[in-house]
Amino acid sequence: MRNMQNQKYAFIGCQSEYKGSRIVLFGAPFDGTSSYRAGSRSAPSSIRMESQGIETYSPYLGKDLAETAVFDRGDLELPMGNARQALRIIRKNTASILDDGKKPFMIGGEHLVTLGAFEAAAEKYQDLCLIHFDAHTDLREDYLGEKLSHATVVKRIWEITGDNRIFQFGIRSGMKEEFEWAKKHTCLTRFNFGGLSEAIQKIKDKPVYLTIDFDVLDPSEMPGTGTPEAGGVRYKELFDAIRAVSACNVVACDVVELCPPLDNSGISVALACKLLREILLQL
Ligand SMILES: [Mn+2]
Repeated sequence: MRNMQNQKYAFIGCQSEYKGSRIVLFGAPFDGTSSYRAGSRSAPSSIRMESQGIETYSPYLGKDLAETAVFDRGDLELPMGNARQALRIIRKNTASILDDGKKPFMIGGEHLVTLGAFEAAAEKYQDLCLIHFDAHTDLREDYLGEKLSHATVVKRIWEITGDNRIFQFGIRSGMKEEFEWAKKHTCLTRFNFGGLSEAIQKIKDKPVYLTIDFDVLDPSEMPGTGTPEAGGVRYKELFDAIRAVSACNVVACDVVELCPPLDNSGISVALACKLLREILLQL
């Protein structure tokens, strides 16, 4: 693992030492299976750098990131051509953070990285549930013959959790078969966050892994993502949904699929920085 001292920036306001921290931020800069437009590997470093342009204080929450115990551990070094090995490294790193009694917060990377972190969390927490915000089902059995892919990640997670422990929201793209399959095996809400409060009631105090694919947002607000999908939610809706989920026992979290090379105006990275602050303040 790279040491933060070798990196120019930590995420703004994350000045805590590892020992005293409650949340540990780390980057998983992997986009080795991205099918359409790659580039999410540069998301962690772009987010850190651009975070210098936002305030540490959230007027929405009345809290300041500089007063919370978040440590930015830097980026994992991941072999781009080897998804299995990349997942092993992510899993090991996540497990070590959990073992130290802290919450891991991962910045992807493509969505496949979630699998490694989820595996580590599922090992520690029985009954772990997944709350999944995304434009895409990610429920393919394989993608072009590849079982480990950003398009299969939630299916692989279901193989760990089984039925009724995966809650998907904002979904508006996938094969007919995936939507049919989801009716029996996951709780899938199309297009928006309808039914989120019912899901939260159902989950009760079970441990939750929250994964947010930035493409759940409408491309008008989040153009910088590998597979943009029109008809998405607004920033405010996503913020409110995260606020609702923060009432759950969230034990680990990630944000994935920001693709800075496609973010011509810089608006997507700026949005990601702000959203990251708001999530960190609520975990
Ligand atoms: Mn997606």
